[in-house]
Amino acid sequence: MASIYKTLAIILLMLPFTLIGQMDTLLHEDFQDQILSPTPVEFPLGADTTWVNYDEDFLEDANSRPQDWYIDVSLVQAFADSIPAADSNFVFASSSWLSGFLDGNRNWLITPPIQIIDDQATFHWKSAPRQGPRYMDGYSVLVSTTGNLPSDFTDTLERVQQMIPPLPNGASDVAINALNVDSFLYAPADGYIHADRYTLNDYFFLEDSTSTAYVGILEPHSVSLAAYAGQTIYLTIVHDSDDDNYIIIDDLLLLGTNPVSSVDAPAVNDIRLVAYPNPVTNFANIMFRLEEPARVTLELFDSRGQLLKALSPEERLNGEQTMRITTSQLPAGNYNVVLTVDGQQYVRQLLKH
Ligand SMILES: [Ca+2]
Ligand SMILES: [Ca+2]
Ligand SMILES: [Ca+2]
Repeated sequence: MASIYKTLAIILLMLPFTLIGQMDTLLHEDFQDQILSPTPVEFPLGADTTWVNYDEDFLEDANSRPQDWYIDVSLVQAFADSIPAADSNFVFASSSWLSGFLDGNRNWLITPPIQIIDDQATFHWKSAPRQGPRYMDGYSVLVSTTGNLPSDFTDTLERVQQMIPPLPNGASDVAINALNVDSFLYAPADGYIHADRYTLNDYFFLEDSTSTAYVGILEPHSVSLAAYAGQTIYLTIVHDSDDDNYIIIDDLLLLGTNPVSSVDAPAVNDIRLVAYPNPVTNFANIMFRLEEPARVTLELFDSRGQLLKALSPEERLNGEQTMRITTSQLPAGNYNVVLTVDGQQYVRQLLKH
Protein backbone atom coordinates (compact mmCIF):
# COMPACT_ATOMS: atom_id res chain seq x y z
CA MET A 1 0.00 0.00 0.00
CA ALA A 2 2.79 2.40 0.89
CA SER A 3 4.22 2.22 -2.60
CA ILE A 4 0.80 2.94 -4.13
CA TYR A 5 0.47 6.11 -2.06
CA LYS A 6 4.02 7.02 -2.97
CA THR A 7 3.23 6.62 -6.67
CA LEU A 8 0.07 8.66 -6.28
CA ALA A 9 1.98 11.38 -4.45
CA ILE A 10 4.50 11.55 -7.29
CA ILE A 11 1.69 11.82 -9.86
CA LEU A 12 0.08 14.60 -7.81
CA LEU A 13 3.37 16.42 -7.67
CA MET A 14 4.03 16.06 -11.38
CA LEU A 15 0.58 16.73 -12.78
CA PRO A 16 0.45 20.52 -12.33
CA PHE A 17 3.68 20.86 -14.29
CA THR A 18 2.32 18.61 -17.01
CA LEU A 19 -0.82 20.68 -17.28
CA ILE A 20 0.93 24.04 -17.31
CA GLY A 21 3.53 22.84 -19.74
CA GLN A 22 7.11 23.93 -19.87
CA MET A 23 7.24 27.70 -20.31
CA ASP A 24 10.59 28.77 -21.61
CA THR A 25 12.01 32.08 -22.67
CA LEU A 26 12.16 31.87 -26.45
CA LEU A 27 13.26 35.49 -26.87
CA HIS A 28 14.21 38.22 -24.42
CA GLU A 29 15.60 41.67 -25.08
CA ASP A 30 15.91 44.30 -22.35
CA PHE A 31 18.51 46.43 -24.23
CA GLN A 32 20.64 46.60 -21.05
CA ASP A 33 23.80 45.47 -22.82
CA GLN A 34 22.99 48.09 -25.48
CA ILE A 35 23.56 45.52 -28.23
CA LEU A 36 20.92 43.28 -29.75
CA SER A 37 21.91 39.66 -29.97
CA PRO A 38 22.29 38.26 -32.55
CA THR A 39 23.60 41.52 -34.04
CA PRO A 40 20.98 43.12 -36.29
CA VAL A 41 21.32 43.70 -39.99
CA GLU A 42 20.15 46.98 -41.51
CA PHE A 43 17.58 45.63 -43.94
CA PRO A 44 15.74 42.33 -44.40
CA LEU A 45 16.59 39.92 -47.20
CA GLY A 46 13.57 37.68 -46.64
CA ALA A 47 14.91 34.84 -44.49
CA ASP A 48 17.33 36.42 -42.03
CA THR A 49 18.13 34.65 -38.76
CA THR A 50 19.22 37.81 -36.91
CA TRP A 51 17.40 40.89 -35.66
CA VAL A 52 16.70 43.48 -38.36
CA ASN A 53 16.74 47.23 -37.63
CA TYR A 54 15.33 48.62 -40.86
CA ASP A 55 14.96 52.31 -41.71
CA GLU A 56 12.50 51.83 -44.56
CA ASP A 57 11.73 55.55 -45.11
CA PHE A 58 15.37 56.67 -45.15
CA LEU A 59 14.19 60.20 -44.27
CA GLU A 60 16.33 62.64 -42.31
CA ASP A 61 15.43 63.31 -38.68
CA ALA A 62 14.61 66.87 -37.62
CA ASN A 63 16.66 66.67 -34.42
CA SER A 64 19.68 64.68 -35.64
CA ARG A 65 18.38 61.56 -33.96
CA PRO A 66 19.16 58.23 -35.67
CA GLN A 67 16.80 57.40 -38.56
CA ASP A 68 16.27 53.81 -37.35
CA TRP A 69 15.70 52.28 -33.88
CA TYR A 70 18.43 53.40 -31.45
CA ILE A 71 19.48 52.90 -27.84
CA ASP A 72 18.26 55.53 -25.40
CA VAL A 73 17.35 55.69 -21.71
CA SER A 74 13.78 55.47 -20.44
CA LEU A 75 11.78 58.69 -20.49
CA VAL A 76 11.52 58.74 -16.70
CA GLN A 77 15.30 58.78 -16.54
CA ALA A 78 15.66 61.20 -19.45
CA PHE A 79 13.71 63.73 -17.40
CA ALA A 80 15.45 63.01 -14.08
CA ASP A 81 18.16 65.34 -12.77
CA SER A 82 20.68 62.54 -12.49
CA ILE A 83 20.72 58.75 -12.63
CA PRO A 84 23.67 56.64 -11.50
CA ALA A 85 25.14 55.04 -14.63
CA ALA A 86 24.63 51.54 -13.20
CA ASP A 87 20.91 52.21 -12.78
CA SER A 88 20.29 53.30 -16.36
CA ASN A 89 17.34 51.60 -17.98
CA PHE A 90 18.27 51.33 -21.62
CA VAL A 91 15.45 51.10 -24.13
CA PHE A 92 15.01 51.14 -27.90
CA ALA A 93 13.72 54.41 -29.33
CA SER A 94 12.47 55.54 -32.72
CA SER A 95 11.73 59.05 -33.96
CA SER A 96 8.91 60.21 -36.23
CA TRP A 97 9.83 63.92 -36.09
CA LEU A 98 11.42 64.26 -39.51
CA SER A 99 13.03 67.18 -41.32
CA GLY A 100 10.36 69.41 -42.83
CA PHE A 101 7.69 67.72 -40.66
CA LEU A 102 7.41 65.01 -43.31
CA ASP A 103 5.07 62.06 -42.96
CA GLY A 104 6.22 58.58 -43.89
CA ASN A 105 8.41 57.44 -41.00
CA ARG A 106 8.62 53.62 -41.10
CA ASN A 107 11.14 52.00 -38.76
CA TRP A 108 10.98 48.19 -38.47
CA LEU A 109 12.44 46.20 -35.60
CA ILE A 110 12.14 42.57 -36.72
CA THR A 111 12.95 39.55 -34.54
CA PRO A 112 14.91 36.50 -35.59
CA PRO A 113 12.64 33.60 -36.67
CA ILE A 114 10.90 31.93 -33.71
CA GLN A 115 9.49 28.40 -33.68
CA ILE A 116 6.07 28.29 -31.97
CA ILE A 117 5.54 24.73 -30.74
CA ASP A 118 2.07 24.89 -29.21
CA ASP A 119 -0.74 27.21 -28.13
CA GLN A 120 1.06 28.32 -24.94
CA ALA A 121 3.22 31.01 -26.56
CA THR A 122 2.77 34.66 -25.54
CA PHE A 123 4.55 37.87 -26.52
CA HIS A 124 5.11 40.63 -23.96
CA TRP A 125 6.57 44.11 -24.39
CA LYS A 126 6.48 47.62 -22.94
CA SER A 127 6.09 50.93 -24.72
CA ALA A 128 5.74 54.65 -24.06
CA PRO A 129 5.35 57.66 -26.34
CA ARG A 130 7.62 60.62 -25.66
CA GLN A 131 4.59 62.89 -25.39
CA GLY A 132 0.83 62.83 -25.52
CA PRO A 133 -1.92 63.29 -26.23
CA ARG A 134 -0.66 66.03 -28.59
CA TYR A 135 1.83 64.55 -31.11
CA MET A 136 1.55 61.15 -29.47
CA ASP A 137 3.43 58.37 -31.32
CA GLY A 138 1.87 55.01 -32.14
CA TYR A 139 3.09 51.75 -33.67
CA SER A 140 2.02 48.30 -34.87
CA VAL A 141 2.95 44.77 -33.76
CA LEU A 142 2.75 42.43 -36.74
CA VAL A 143 3.45 38.76 -37.48
CA SER A 144 4.76 36.99 -40.56
CA THR A 145 4.50 33.24 -41.08
CA THR A 146 6.62 33.47 -44.23
CA GLY A 147 9.62 35.77 -44.66
CA ASN A 148 10.87 38.90 -42.90
CA LEU A 149 10.23 41.48 -45.64
CA PRO A 150 7.77 44.26 -44.70
CA SER A 151 5.23 42.86 -47.19
CA ASP A 152 5.38 39.46 -45.41
CA PHE A 153 3.88 40.89 -42.19
CA THR A 154 0.23 40.35 -43.04
CA ASP A 155 -1.10 39.58 -39.53
CA THR A 156 -1.82 42.31 -36.98
CA LEU A 157 -1.37 41.55 -33.26
CA GLU A 158 -1.75 45.05 -31.89
CA ARG A 159 -2.19 48.62 -33.11
CA VAL A 160 -1.31 51.54 -30.86
CA GLN A 161 -2.74 54.82 -32.04
CA GLN A 162 -0.85 57.94 -33.11
CA MET A 163 -2.25 61.45 -33.04
CA ILE A 164 -3.29 62.72 -36.47
CA PRO A 165 -4.06 66.24 -37.75
CA PRO A 166 -5.90 68.56 -37.79
CA LEU A 167 -5.11 69.96 -34.37
CA PRO A 168 -7.80 71.92 -32.53
CA ASN A 169 -7.45 75.64 -31.92
CA GLY A 170 -5.46 76.18 -28.75
CA ALA A 171 -3.87 72.74 -29.08
CA SER A 172 -0.93 73.65 -26.87
CA ASP A 173 -3.01 75.56 -24.32
CA VAL A 174 -3.18 73.56 -21.11
CA ALA A 175 -6.29 75.42 -20.00
CA ILE A 176 -8.20 74.37 -23.13
CA ASN A 177 -6.90 71.34 -25.00
CA ALA A 178 -3.28 70.33 -24.49
CA LEU A 179 -3.85 67.69 -21.80
CA ASN A 180 -7.33 66.63 -22.91
CA VAL A 181 -7.23 63.34 -24.78
CA ASP A 182 -10.65 64.02 -26.31
CA SER A 183 -9.39 67.20 -28.02
CA PHE A 184 -7.29 65.32 -30.58
CA LEU A 185 -7.79 62.80 -33.38
CA TYR A 186 -6.06 59.42 -33.57
CA ALA A 187 -5.46 56.56 -36.00
CA PRO A 188 -5.96 53.74 -36.76
CA ALA A 189 -9.56 53.59 -35.57
CA ASP A 190 -9.27 50.21 -33.81
CA GLY A 191 -6.02 51.03 -32.01
CA TYR A 192 -5.15 51.33 -28.34
CA ILE A 193 -4.29 54.71 -26.82
CA HIS A 194 -1.37 54.82 -24.42
CA ALA A 195 -2.28 54.42 -20.73
CA ASP A 196 -5.84 53.57 -21.76
CA ARG A 197 -6.50 57.10 -23.02
CA TYR A 198 -4.30 58.62 -20.29
CA THR A 199 -6.45 57.23 -17.48
CA LEU A 200 -3.78 54.87 -16.03
CA ASN A 201 -1.67 57.18 -13.91
CA ASP A 202 1.20 54.71 -13.61
CA TYR A 203 2.09 55.21 -17.27
CA PHE A 204 2.49 58.97 -17.68
CA PHE A 205 3.57 62.07 -15.78
CA LEU A 206 3.86 65.84 -16.15
CA GLU A 207 7.37 67.21 -16.10
CA ASP A 208 6.18 70.34 -14.31
CA SER A 209 3.10 72.54 -13.95
CA THR A 210 3.81 74.39 -17.18
CA SER A 211 4.09 71.24 -19.35
CA THR A 212 1.88 71.10 -22.43
CA ALA A 213 2.04 67.30 -22.82
CA TYR A 214 2.34 64.19 -20.67
CA VAL A 215 5.58 62.17 -20.74
CA GLY A 216 5.10 58.42 -21.23
CA ILE A 217 6.12 55.76 -18.72
CA LEU A 218 6.71 52.24 -20.08
CA GLU A 219 3.38 50.37 -20.12
CA PRO A 220 3.28 46.55 -20.38
CA HIS A 221 1.37 44.78 -23.15
CA SER A 222 0.92 41.12 -24.09
CA VAL A 223 -0.73 39.02 -26.79
CA SER A 224 -1.29 35.29 -27.27
CA LEU A 225 0.49 33.58 -30.13
CA ALA A 226 -1.71 30.47 -29.88
CA ALA A 227 -2.86 30.99 -33.47
CA TYR A 228 0.70 30.27 -34.63
CA ALA A 229 1.13 26.87 -32.94
CA GLY A 230 3.23 24.64 -35.15
CA GLN A 231 4.63 27.52 -37.23
CA THR A 232 7.82 29.51 -37.41
CA ILE A 233 7.14 33.24 -37.27
CA TYR A 234 8.81 36.62 -37.39
CA LEU A 235 7.51 39.38 -35.12
CA THR A 236 7.97 43.08 -35.81
CA ILE A 237 7.34 46.29 -33.97
CA VAL A 238 7.03 48.83 -36.74
CA HIS A 239 7.07 52.48 -35.76
CA ASP A 240 4.60 53.71 -38.37
CA SER A 241 3.77 57.06 -36.79
CA ASP A 242 3.80 60.26 -38.84
CA ASP A 243 5.12 63.63 -37.70
CA ASP A 244 4.97 63.10 -33.94
CA ASN A 245 7.98 62.95 -31.60
CA TYR A 246 9.48 59.60 -30.63
CA ILE A 247 8.58 56.34 -28.95
CA ILE A 248 10.42 53.93 -26.65
CA ILE A 249 10.04 50.16 -26.19
CA ASP A 250 11.61 47.76 -23.67
CA ASP A 251 11.53 44.22 -22.24
CA LEU A 252 10.53 42.26 -25.33
CA LEU A 253 9.76 38.75 -24.07
CA LEU A 254 8.44 35.71 -25.87
CA LEU A 255 7.46 32.80 -23.63
CA GLY A 256 6.51 29.34 -24.86
CA THR A 257 7.51 25.73 -25.14
CA ASN A 258 11.15 25.29 -26.00
CA PRO A 259 11.51 23.47 -29.35
CA VAL A 260 14.74 21.82 -28.17
CA SER A 261 13.22 20.15 -25.10
CA SER A 262 10.39 18.60 -27.09
CA VAL A 263 12.26 17.86 -30.29
CA ASP A 264 11.75 14.09 -30.09
CA ALA A 265 8.07 14.15 -29.20
CA PRO A 266 5.28 14.90 -31.65
CA ALA A 267 4.10 18.50 -31.23
CA VAL A 268 0.67 18.97 -29.68
CA ASN A 269 -0.47 20.19 -33.05
CA ASP A 270 0.66 16.96 -34.75
CA ILE A 271 -1.12 14.70 -32.24
CA ARG A 272 -4.44 16.48 -32.89
CA LEU A 273 -5.79 15.28 -29.56
CA VAL A 274 -9.50 15.92 -29.13
CA ALA A 275 -12.01 14.79 -26.52
CA TYR A 276 -15.71 14.85 -27.43
CA PRO A 277 -18.45 15.37 -26.66
CA ASN A 278 -17.38 18.06 -24.24
CA PRO A 279 -19.16 18.59 -21.89
CA VAL A 280 -19.48 14.82 -21.53
CA THR A 281 -22.41 12.71 -20.42
CA ASN A 282 -21.97 8.91 -20.53
CA PHE A 283 -18.62 8.61 -22.27
CA ALA A 284 -15.83 10.58 -23.90
CA ASN A 285 -14.29 9.74 -27.26
CA ILE A 286 -10.59 10.46 -27.30
CA MET A 287 -9.21 10.91 -30.80
CA PHE A 288 -5.65 11.54 -31.86
CA ARG A 289 -3.24 10.83 -34.66
CA LEU A 290 0.09 8.97 -34.64
CA GLU A 291 2.81 9.64 -37.21
CA GLU A 292 4.34 6.27 -36.38
CA PRO A 293 3.47 3.24 -34.19
CA ALA A 294 3.68 4.05 -30.48
CA ARG A 295 2.88 2.80 -27.00
CA VAL A 296 -0.03 4.82 -25.65
CA THR A 297 -1.82 5.04 -22.32
CA LEU A 298 -4.90 7.04 -21.42
CA GLU A 299 -5.67 8.27 -17.92
CA LEU A 300 -8.44 10.33 -16.38
CA PHE A 301 -7.75 12.63 -13.43
CA ASP A 302 -10.10 14.77 -11.41
CA SER A 303 -9.40 18.48 -10.87
CA ARG A 304 -7.35 17.74 -7.73
CA GLY A 305 -5.03 15.42 -9.64
CA GLN A 306 -6.54 12.13 -8.36
CA LEU A 307 -6.24 9.30 -10.86
CA LEU A 308 -9.74 7.96 -11.54
CA LYS A 309 -9.25 5.64 -14.50
CA ALA A 310 -6.38 4.25 -16.54
CA LEU A 311 -6.70 2.27 -19.75
CA SER A 312 -4.02 -0.39 -20.14
CA PRO A 313 -1.02 0.58 -22.22
CA GLU A 314 -1.55 -0.36 -25.86
CA GLU A 315 0.65 -0.59 -28.91
CA ARG A 316 -1.06 1.42 -31.62
CA LEU A 317 -0.22 1.60 -35.31
CA ASN A 318 0.24 4.92 -37.09
CA GLY A 319 -2.81 6.79 -38.28
CA GLU A 320 -6.02 8.07 -36.71
CA GLN A 321 -6.82 6.60 -33.28
CA THR A 322 -9.94 6.47 -31.13
CA MET A 323 -10.26 5.47 -27.47
CA ARG A 324 -13.27 5.69 -25.22
CA ILE A 325 -13.62 6.43 -21.49
CA THR A 326 -16.87 5.84 -19.61
CA THR A 327 -17.89 8.93 -17.68
CA SER A 328 -21.51 8.11 -16.71
CA GLN A 329 -20.70 7.58 -13.03
CA LEU A 330 -18.62 10.75 -12.61
CA PRO A 331 -19.98 13.65 -10.54
CA ALA A 332 -20.22 17.07 -12.21
CA GLY A 333 -16.89 18.86 -12.46
CA ASN A 334 -13.68 19.37 -14.40
CA TYR A 335 -11.48 16.44 -15.38
CA ASN A 336 -8.21 16.02 -17.21
CA VAL A 337 -7.62 13.38 -19.86
CA VAL A 338 -3.91 12.60 -20.10
CA LEU A 339 -2.70 10.79 -23.20
CA THR A 340 0.84 9.43 -22.98
CA VAL A 341 2.57 8.63 -26.27
CA ASP A 342 6.00 7.04 -25.88
CA GLY A 343 6.41 8.79 -22.53
CA GLN A 344 5.30 12.25 -23.70
CA GLN A 345 2.08 13.55 -22.12
CA TYR A 346 -0.72 15.49 -23.79
CA VAL A 347 -3.65 16.88 -21.82
CA ARG A 348 -7.22 17.88 -22.57
CA GLN A 349 -9.75 19.14 -20.05
CA LEU A 350 -13.17 17.54 -19.86
CA LEU A 351 -16.26 19.10 -18.33
CA LYS A 352 -19.20 17.23 -16.93
CA HIS A 353 -22.35 19.19 -16.04
CA1 LIG B 1 15.75 48.06 -20.52
CA1 LIG C 1 13.26 56.27 -40.43
CA1 LIG D 1 0.99 61.70 -36.06
